[in-house]
Amino acid sequence: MRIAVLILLLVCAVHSSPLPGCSKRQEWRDLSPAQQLDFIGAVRCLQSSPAKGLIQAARTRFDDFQALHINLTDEIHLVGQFLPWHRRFLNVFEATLRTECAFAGSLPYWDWSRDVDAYNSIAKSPVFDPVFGFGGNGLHIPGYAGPFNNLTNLPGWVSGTGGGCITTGPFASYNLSLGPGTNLTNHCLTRDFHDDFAWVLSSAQVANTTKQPTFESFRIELEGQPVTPTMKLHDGGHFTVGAEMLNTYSSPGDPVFYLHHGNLDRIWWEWQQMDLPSRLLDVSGRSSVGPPFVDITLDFGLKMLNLAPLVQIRDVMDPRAEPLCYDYV
Ligand SMILES: *[C@@H]1O[C@H](CO)[C@@H](O)[C@H](O)[C@H]1NC(C)=O
Ligand SMILES: *[C@@H]1O[C@H](CO)[C@@H](O)[C@H](O)[C@H]1NC(C)=O
Ligand SMILES: *[C@@H]1O[C@H](CO)[C@@H](O)[C@H](O)[C@H]1NC(C)=O
Ligand SMILES: *[C@@H]1O[C@H](CO)[C@@H](O)[C@H](O)[C@H]1NC(C)=O
Ligand SMILES: *[C@@H]1O[C@H](CO)[C@@H](O)[C@H](O)[C@H]1NC(C)=O
Ligand SMILES: [Cu+2]
Repeated sequence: MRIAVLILLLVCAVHSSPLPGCSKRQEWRDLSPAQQLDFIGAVRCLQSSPAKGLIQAARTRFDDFQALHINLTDEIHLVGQFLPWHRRFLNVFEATLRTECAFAGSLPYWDWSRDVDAYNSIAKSPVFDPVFGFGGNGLHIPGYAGPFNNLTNLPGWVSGTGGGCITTGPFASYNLSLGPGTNLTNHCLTRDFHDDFAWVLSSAQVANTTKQPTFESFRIELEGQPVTPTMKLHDGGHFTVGAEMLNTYSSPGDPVFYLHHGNLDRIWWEWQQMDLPSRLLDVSGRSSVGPPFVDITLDFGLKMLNLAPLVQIRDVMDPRAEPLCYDYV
């Protein structure tokens, strides 16, 4: 008995194993077809459940999450809390799929490097399969002018191969009620594939990100423009999918957002695991883009407004511990 307690204490002390029953997040193509359909079905369940009212224009429970992201966009990008906030956001999304849509699986992620290393294309990814995926590109709109946001104001942006409504897959019939940007319009989900940016998502780029010695250089190398002069992993995923996904505010309107950010979160956790336990404590960066800013600490609060209780950054530093309770496989 005493030995059992001792072992338990040891296990807890080194944080070496996830809690029993914790979520095991897998890459999309490693799921069975039945698991893929379960996830799609759960997202569609959120899309057909009524909003609980964060922004009045939110029609469904799925829109509530997009509404939260739109509302907080200016506070959660290009700042120290970027990765912790999105880690918590995904955790609340995953928990809601489970509690409100009887989802028994785990939030999947999209390791785009597997597509890019193999065929230098995201368009051919199983993630965009019309049946066992999220559907494909948007209709091609010649001269598509972009999703009206800060990123397409960057020099060098050109339209891709789509720009219009997606026409295949389980989300082609779902109209969003929020976005693009902070506009509130009834519109289809759009994509604008850019395989010319796919190279940004290669495993060589991932390696360049995880070799960064501090959280400060890691988060900047991962997040990308406009702080870095060229695209990096975070904005690379948003740019290659394009359209709604490229809108800094309304990108969670594309369900693939959750798989892209899942991969970024996995890469952060990979980086943390290269130096445990010290990287369970390493956070830095300013709290806001403009003044007055402070340097964030583990005490910084991660607002989910009325979607979930406020937790602090310290609560999301170890994915294996509550309130997160997940690991990547
Ligand atoms: C965010 O939501 C709060 C509360 O509903 C509201 O007062 C505020 O105007 C919203 N901000 C944005 C940028 O949408
Ligand atoms: C987008 O641009 C507006 C106006 O220039 C600025 O207030 C806002 O902070 C920017 N948002 C992001 C996420 O960069
Ligand atoms: C709203 O949509 C219009 C085009 O219909 C666009 O010009 C404007 O930039 C959009 N505003 C935001 C905040 O996205
Ligand atoms: C969905 O939005 C598109 C515009 O993006 C519009 O043409 C279509 O009529 C809308 N469908 C519904 C059912 O509202
Ligand atoms: C690799 O990371 C460094 C920062 O340490 C950055 O300056 C450089 O641009 C990166 N290289 C590539 C190819 O992204
Ligand atoms: Cu975001």
